Amino acid sequence: MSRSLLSFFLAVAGAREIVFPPVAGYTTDQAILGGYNDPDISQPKFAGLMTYANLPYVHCLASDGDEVEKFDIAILGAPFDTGVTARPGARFGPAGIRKGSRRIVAGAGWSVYTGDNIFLNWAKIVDCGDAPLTFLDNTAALQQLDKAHKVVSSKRTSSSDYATPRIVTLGGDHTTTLSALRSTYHHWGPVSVIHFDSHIDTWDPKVLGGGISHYAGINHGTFLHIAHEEGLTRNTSIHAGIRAPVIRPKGDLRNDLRCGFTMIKARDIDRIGVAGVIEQLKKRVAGTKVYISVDIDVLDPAFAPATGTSEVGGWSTRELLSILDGLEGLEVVGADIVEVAPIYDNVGETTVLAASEVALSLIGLMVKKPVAALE
Ligand SMILES: [Mn+2]
Repeated sequence: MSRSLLSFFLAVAGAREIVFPPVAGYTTDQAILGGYNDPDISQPKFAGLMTYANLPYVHCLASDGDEVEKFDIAILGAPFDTGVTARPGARFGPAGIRKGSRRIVAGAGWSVYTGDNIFLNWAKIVDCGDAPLTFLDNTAALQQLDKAHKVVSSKRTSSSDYATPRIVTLGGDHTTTLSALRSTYHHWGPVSVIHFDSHIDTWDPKVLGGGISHYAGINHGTFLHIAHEEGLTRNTSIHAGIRAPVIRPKGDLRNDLRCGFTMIKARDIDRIGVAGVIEQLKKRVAGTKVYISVDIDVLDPAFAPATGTSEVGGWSTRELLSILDGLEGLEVVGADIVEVAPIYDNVGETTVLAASEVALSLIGLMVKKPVAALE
């Protein structure tokens, strides 16, 4: 090939543009924003690195003194599952929930129920990625998680009235909630816990864990007992969706009351309905700062098969989302969605889709009610 012919082909290749000819008699509203000459690449749906709901990633775990972007609400992953009593796998929960949220994007986030878009409101919402947690030593892992909460929550928002950012944790097994409650205690004092779960999770470490060691006693069924012992929670807490059996005939429920909890059982919804559940939850925690913890096993295994300790006879995804959204107005200072173990999910990604919507509702409650820090 002669040199001039080669340069001719290169020139043609460089100049080539893909042109879509108009189709006669047909127009579409699905315009490419900005048109072909200036295409919009600002909204990465299904593209780029995976963050929750395609939110911007911020290195919130940067050491003190390092300048990071300001934020009001942070997603923080807690990939930890060595505190479970049944099936492990929740260490992959944060990645699974993010995968379930790929379709959620700020630019198309208008709720058909409320008309609101929580992403395009006052709050800057970011994904901080995951806290690095060792998988060989639970004590060390929880110390790492304590520190991660401390570092993220000590960053400043851009608002002087609401200066402390709030965190939505993606679990991780339920043990991870303990670190989050230590963090909310530091900033807001003792909180009422609204605990969505099929299990009570207030077991005495001597009962669940068998008193083998101090180490064994800190697990996903005892963290609420420990939180109570540490004074992190108020005696105005409440469980929702409980149905799993207890270990001792009377002792576990007596201890549960002592830890400050009353309960709405799973089957109560058949009697009082979604509105009744919302009313009882709001009444119980009225006038206090609230932490909402959602164990995905509150849902029936039909709606959330991918979890460690499945219990049949649970609530539907629609019921849970309606109840969560119904809690609007509460002062939610922290929240989590835990016990998502994607390895047990089905090809339709039923569980991670549900979990990502739960996280969305939790963020929504925070957006709708800013909370001032106690200074
Ligand atoms: Mn639980």
